[in-house]
Amino acid sequence: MTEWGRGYLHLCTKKTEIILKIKNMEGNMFCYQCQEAAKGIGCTLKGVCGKNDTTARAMDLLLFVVRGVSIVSTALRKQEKMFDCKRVDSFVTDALFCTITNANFDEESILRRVEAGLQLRNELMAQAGQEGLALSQVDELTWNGTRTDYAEKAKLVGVLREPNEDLRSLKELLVYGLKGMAAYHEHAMRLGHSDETIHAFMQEALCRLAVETLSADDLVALVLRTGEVGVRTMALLDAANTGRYGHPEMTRVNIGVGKRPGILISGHDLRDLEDLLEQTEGTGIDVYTHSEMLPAHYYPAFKKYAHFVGNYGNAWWKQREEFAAFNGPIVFTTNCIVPPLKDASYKDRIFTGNSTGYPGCKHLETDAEGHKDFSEVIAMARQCQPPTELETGELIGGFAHNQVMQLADTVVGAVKSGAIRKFVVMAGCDGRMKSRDYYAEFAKALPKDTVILTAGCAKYKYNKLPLGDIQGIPRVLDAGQCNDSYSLALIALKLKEVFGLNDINELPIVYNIAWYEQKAVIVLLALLSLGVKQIHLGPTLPAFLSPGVLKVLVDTFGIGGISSVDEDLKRFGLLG
Ligand code: SF4
Ligand code: SF3
Repeated sequence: MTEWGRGYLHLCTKKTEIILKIKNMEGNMFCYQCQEAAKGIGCTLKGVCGKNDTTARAMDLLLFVVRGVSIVSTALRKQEKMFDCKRVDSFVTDALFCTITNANFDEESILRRVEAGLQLRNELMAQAGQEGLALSQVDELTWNGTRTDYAEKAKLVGVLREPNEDLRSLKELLVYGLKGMAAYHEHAMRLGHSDETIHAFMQEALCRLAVETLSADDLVALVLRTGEVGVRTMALLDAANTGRYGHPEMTRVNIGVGKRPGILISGHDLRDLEDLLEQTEGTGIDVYTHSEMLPAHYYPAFKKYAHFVGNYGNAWWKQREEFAAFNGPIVFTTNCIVPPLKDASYKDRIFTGNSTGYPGCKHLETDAEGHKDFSEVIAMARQCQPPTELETGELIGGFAHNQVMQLADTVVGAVKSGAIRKFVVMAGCDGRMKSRDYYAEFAKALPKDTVILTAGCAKYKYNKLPLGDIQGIPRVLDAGQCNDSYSLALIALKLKEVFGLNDINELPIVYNIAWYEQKAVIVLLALLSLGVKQIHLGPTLPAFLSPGVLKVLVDTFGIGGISSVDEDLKRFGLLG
């Protein structure tokens, strides 16, 4: 960076810090966890995502309570004391997950979690007391308010409680990584795969944030460790998904509609889809996926359902138009929810589940065996018109690690012959910002001897473009959901082995990743822990990265932003 650049950045930072201090004094909300953070600084009056200020503060309080629970559970674990760790693990995982961007807008459900968390913490503290354990005298353990005290307390425990901007940046980077990890772990847990070492790590990290005075170096180490545990979490989820539903395989997915009424299912939770498909079989109702549920079509286990018709629409942010046109009920299994407009025709057709919530929408409970009863959804679908056709045709996907390994000879041959010159990893998230058109333009401008490797909803920017194939290999290889970025890492490691390279960064792979919410943070940390360097993040760099922390990421890992399509093609060595 030039001298001038450094000086300018310093001024900007100072200005930002002053704004933050004022906002803090005014008792405003403050959230900067996603790519849409207002003005690239943070949301202070209401979230750009639609989150209310009071809901944002309720989430801050919930995270405060989660830290309290984690302090006691960590102390009990360290002393090898028996406690109800299943209850603690579920509470912490769900609480973190429900604070992810666009997961839960239902303030009442957040407040109920605060109450449940305080009760859990107090029970654990009582147990720790009986066991003779000495606990730190931190606010997270000593505060005991009731509903009437929540709003005032929440103002004191948010992101800005840490006055030092670099430490704040690192602490939040860590917490966002943990949120993403919680989301992926929760999906695996729903399929019976729960890893106690992952729970213990998450709770210990949250405990340390509350009780220790961590230096920047301590925090960097903890963030890097989060990436390592993130890899383990994604591997666990991969095993859970493939163990139950088989390995994703190359699949053509219909994007048109049938003539019968349908139910649209969105989010990332395959267990809910399994229940829904079973319960709708033979009812005359069809099932369609939306956004991140598209990759479910790639799994062998779901192919047996003739009424699993196809994918409807695009990424999450197009919900308002697409849900209105769908005509039938919509089930959210996880994020991303776009708040419906007041007069939205589909508002009464929305159902939420798991960690998601929206005020006024019916929440589907999960029973002790992990099942949901979709009869109300099915009954509603019977009264609805079939979906309005948005488009016709097919999408191709299913290129997760197992399928790509089966094609390894063809892929390696194409690389050796020069037919494939480079792979471009364009995984991550999609979003509504106009600047994200960059990714469609970038995909269009890529030379014909390049292949895009993708996962996550970022794919919707280019998965319907006629990009063709190279010797039968589609130029967009979709591995699946954002968690299936793990597959992309496995593919890279396999290629490294096949080509006999010492370093994953010697592969002809460029990383141009689009991020939006906190699952992308754990994916990023996981890739860093696997040694991947030179990752480009866009459309903007995270607001929560202070200049100091960004510098560490740039110096250590070569992280960078994006500029224009032409510049980046040159910069990434992608021009002919
Ligand atoms: Fe703003 Fe994103 Fe936070 Fe929503 S999640 S309040 S858009 S920073
Ligand atoms: Fe998309 Fe929300 Fe991130 Fe799972 S659904 S990738 S944004």
